[in-house]
Amino acid sequence: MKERESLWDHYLKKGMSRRSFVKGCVALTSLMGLSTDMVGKVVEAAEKTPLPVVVWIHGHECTGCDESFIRSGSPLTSDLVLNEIALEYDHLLSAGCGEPFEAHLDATIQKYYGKYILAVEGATTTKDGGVYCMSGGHTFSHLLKKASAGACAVVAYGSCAAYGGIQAAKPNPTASSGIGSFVSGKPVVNVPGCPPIPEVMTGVIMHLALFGQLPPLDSEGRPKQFYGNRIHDTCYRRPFFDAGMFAETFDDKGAKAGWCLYKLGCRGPETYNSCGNLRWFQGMSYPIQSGAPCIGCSNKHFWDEDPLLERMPKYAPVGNVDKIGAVAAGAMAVGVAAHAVVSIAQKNMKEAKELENKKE
Ligand code: FSX
Ligand code: SF4
Ligand code: F3S
Repeated sequence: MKERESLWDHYLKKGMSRRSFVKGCVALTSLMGLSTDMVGKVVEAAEKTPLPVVVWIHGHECTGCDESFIRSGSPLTSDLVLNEIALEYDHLLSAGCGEPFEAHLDATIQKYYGKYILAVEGATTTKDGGVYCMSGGHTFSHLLKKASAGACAVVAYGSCAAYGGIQAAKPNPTASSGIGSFVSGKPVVNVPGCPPIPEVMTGVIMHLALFGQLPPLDSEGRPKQFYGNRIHDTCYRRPFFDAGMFAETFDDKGAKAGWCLYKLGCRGPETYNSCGNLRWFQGMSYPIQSGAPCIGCSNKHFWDEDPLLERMPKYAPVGNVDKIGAVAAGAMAVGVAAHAVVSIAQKNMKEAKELENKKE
């Protein structure tokens, strides 16, 4: 097999300067969630390491993950991944179809056996032999087993591939699940989110491509650098949470003033993702910034949970804040809920005092 070109080879071929290559590597370092003292290592890897072949398959899902990925405003995503990494097969993005397309997949698997990265979007389904999700005349589970057998690593993009997603929501009529149990003997990285942040998707694949190994993962198989913080930890509305100032409906004065969305069902306190730091589409915005509570789209089983009904004062009294904390998300949420209760109490006391002062 002819060795594939490195990123530096590509820069040279395009007549781009060493300076722009190093600048690209600095951007890549931050995209991979690495500290700046890793820039040297990234430059070294980008000079020598051949860019990888990627096979990208889609199971039971909405294609939102790919859609998110290609809508990244970052030139790094579009340029590096779509043009320079060999995306040999992609159900959504490839122009090919039919038998030649399937033959190309087999040829790619054979040619790059043990060397390509398999990216998977979507859940698998097993009900009735798996007929509810077919690809190229075979079940998706069959394709997944075949394609993962020859991969060097598997990236599960989106909450569907990682956990089953909406297909696996109750009553799960197609017996859908995440892909983990269909992949044997290969490392799997979970990149949940419905969809995941495009820069996170790129960062993970570039880490694998340049360093030839998985980024450090947490106990759920997620890259720590992107899933190490809760949305709540980096939320710019956090001061309102701490002050007990909550929007109670989507159009009240609190909502208009940008107060905390906890009582509108925000799951930021129990959701691990990078939305608060990276935001979406080159830092343009994210759900909370556009006035929508975080629905915990990167959590397992988030489709089956309804924080809006649990927390919204319209459906439950204000005391619900600590009630859900106790039942919903274990000790961590209890702490958060208790914090919210204290904040509400402090705010009520402050308001009562102000009222008293006015009366005097
Ligand atoms: Fe699932 Fe992705 Fe949600 Fe959709 O591919 S994570 S339904 S955004 O598309 O798999
Ligand atoms: Fe932000 Fe939601 Fe936490 Fe409020 S509850 S501070 S809106 S993450
Ligand atoms: Fe999803 Fe919450 Fe981010 S809904 S996109 S994890 S803010």
